[in-house]
Amino acid sequence: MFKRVLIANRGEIALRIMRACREMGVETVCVYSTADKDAPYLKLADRAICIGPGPSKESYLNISRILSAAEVADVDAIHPGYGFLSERPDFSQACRDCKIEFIGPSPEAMSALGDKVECKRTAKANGVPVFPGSPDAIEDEEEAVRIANEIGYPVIIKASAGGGGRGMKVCHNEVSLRSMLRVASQEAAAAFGNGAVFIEKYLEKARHVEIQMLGDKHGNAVYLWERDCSLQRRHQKVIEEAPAPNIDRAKLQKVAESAAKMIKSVKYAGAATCEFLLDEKGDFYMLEVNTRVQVEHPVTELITGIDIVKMSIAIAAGEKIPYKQSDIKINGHAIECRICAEDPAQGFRPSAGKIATWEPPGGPGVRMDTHVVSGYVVPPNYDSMVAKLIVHADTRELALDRAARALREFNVGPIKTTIPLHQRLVENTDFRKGGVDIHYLERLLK
Ligand code: MV4
Repeated sequence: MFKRVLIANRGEIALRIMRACREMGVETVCVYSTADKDAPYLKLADRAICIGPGPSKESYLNISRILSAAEVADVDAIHPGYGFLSERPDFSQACRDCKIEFIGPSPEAMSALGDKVECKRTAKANGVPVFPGSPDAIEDEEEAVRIANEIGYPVIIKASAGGGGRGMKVCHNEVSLRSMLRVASQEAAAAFGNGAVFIEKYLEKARHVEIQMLGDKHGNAVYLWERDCSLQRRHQKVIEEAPAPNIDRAKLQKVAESAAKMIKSVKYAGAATCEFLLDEKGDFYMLEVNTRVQVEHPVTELITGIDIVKMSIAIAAGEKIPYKQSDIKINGHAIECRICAEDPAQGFRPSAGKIATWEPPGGPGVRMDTHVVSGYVVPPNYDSMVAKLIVHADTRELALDRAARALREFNVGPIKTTIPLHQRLVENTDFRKGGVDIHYLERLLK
């Protein structure tokens, strides 16, 4: 096991990683920006090192500053958390060049799955279902038009280097496809430094279901079942749950087995998530693979009893996954509410500032993943999420009741949060039925 790990992140995930390290007897070094200098979780690290000012580019996204801190503190490994540098193959490579273990996949595995065109090809080769579309990046307009006529409109143009909904264009006819191809490619080149785009059939009504996986350095891979993340707004997930309600579990299992085979084929080591859209018939189509620990990992931890963050560290240290696939069973139901410092009554306007009142919920089946304490000041520089309230109960219905109870206990002020929205959602009859689609929340808010 590692002696010392550097945490290249902030907020709740920095604290989550620190807690895992502490329990594993691993020392922690946490880097921070001046905007986070008074953050209370820094006191829980064995060492905290300032790496620059508030803007992420000069701190949490700055590879040379993070590696300098890693050298100074003499760490064995770096955990990137989520966001920031977590999915950057150049960071994984830079760690390797410095002989520091990157807690996550190799640059090769990350690149193979991070490039959407290459990922789709690997998926297909392993029997993972994908949308019909262009097998390669689009080379010329006529080829795109020919493929679109074959698969039928609407089609969607996506950037091969994109992800999380950035750089996508939906086209309902040939005229729009022809004009949007140029726009999409130019935008992709500007945003990702890679203008490669591809097209595929666009699915109008879908659910978002993703499969959690772990791969190790010994060629093993397992799946930790699925999460349903359909409740989202502007590509930001709002509520996630596990297992997914009302799905064909036999179909899911077959897809999960192919997804595990896919990550094995690229010798993947670490936590990975394979994202799918589910159509109204319940058929799966892969979207992309996330090569990091995700925000919503706790719902999977609660239903499987497996600590995904500890596993990510143990895998990087060379340990074998200590579970056979048949050991990984689902117990009960878990729901996560992402609580953000935003005002849902004011168009989700950010509500940064001092949190004078912070009275978190507790009691049976309630887990709070947060770095916030009373008196914490939410800096304006970063993501607005201040807490994840995660509940676990025997059934989905009981988990929803428990979420409602916990949200009622949760008292925060004077900043505004999304707690009132969550209260409304856990009581919403459509959501309670299970299986709302990815556009449901935006329709509800209109
Ligand atoms: C799609 C799609 C419909 N059809 N691809 C958005 C995020 C990125 N990972 C892929 N996304 C989508 N890809 C096809 N062929 C609809 C979306 C999409 C979406 C997907 C998951 C969760 C929320 C979403 C919101 C809008 C669009």
